[in-house]
Amino acid sequence: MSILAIRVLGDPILREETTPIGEVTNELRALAADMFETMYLAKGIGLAAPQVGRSERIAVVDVDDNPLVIINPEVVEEDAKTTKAEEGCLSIPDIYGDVVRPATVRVRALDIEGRPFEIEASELLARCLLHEIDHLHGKLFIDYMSVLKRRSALAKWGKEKAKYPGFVRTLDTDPPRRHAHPDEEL
Ligand code: K1U
Ligand code: ZN
Repeated sequence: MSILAIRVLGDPILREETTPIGEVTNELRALAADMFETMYLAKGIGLAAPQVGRSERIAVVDVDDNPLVIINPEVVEEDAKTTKAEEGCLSIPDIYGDVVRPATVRVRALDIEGRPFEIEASELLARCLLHEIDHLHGKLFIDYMSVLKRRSALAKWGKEKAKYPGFVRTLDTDPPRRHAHPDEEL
């Protein structure tokens, strides 16, 4: 398995529509495994293919220790009732904002074996599924922010983005180094 580089805001792939998947291949299964590994290292609860530079319609989600692969996901029902909560995005590090979304959703997708399934979700899982499905259609959570809040988020990002040359975020895989006392043998 491999840790993948995460594309950040400014990379055009984050604004592109993805391509529906026709057949679930072993290559796609390997991609899903790499996406989970990358998502866990980044301490995220979801990750969509465009965030790792891929254009296939696939995302991974893990809320409350329930890992899910969603292939060609579609929202088939959503609650008229909405909730507002703060969101972040692994592709826009250190930027947060409130987003209003349906309180519950029903999503239809294919699993990693290519079998259709439906999931009814509420709270954080509903929010995360909707956030990832948006990624698969080139939409980002900042698109839901008010003009003023979005302007201030983008101004902050204007400074942050210098940390990500080429719009690429590489995750640190090294364990933190322990500093020994000069007399101590390691
Ligand atoms: O797609 C992504 O960028 C991942 C993103 C998903 C997400 C976060 C918050 C609400 C909806 C969807 C993240 O995982 S960012 C990390 C984060 O904000 C978070 C982590 C653990 C619990 C709650 C939020
Ligand atoms: Zn995101």
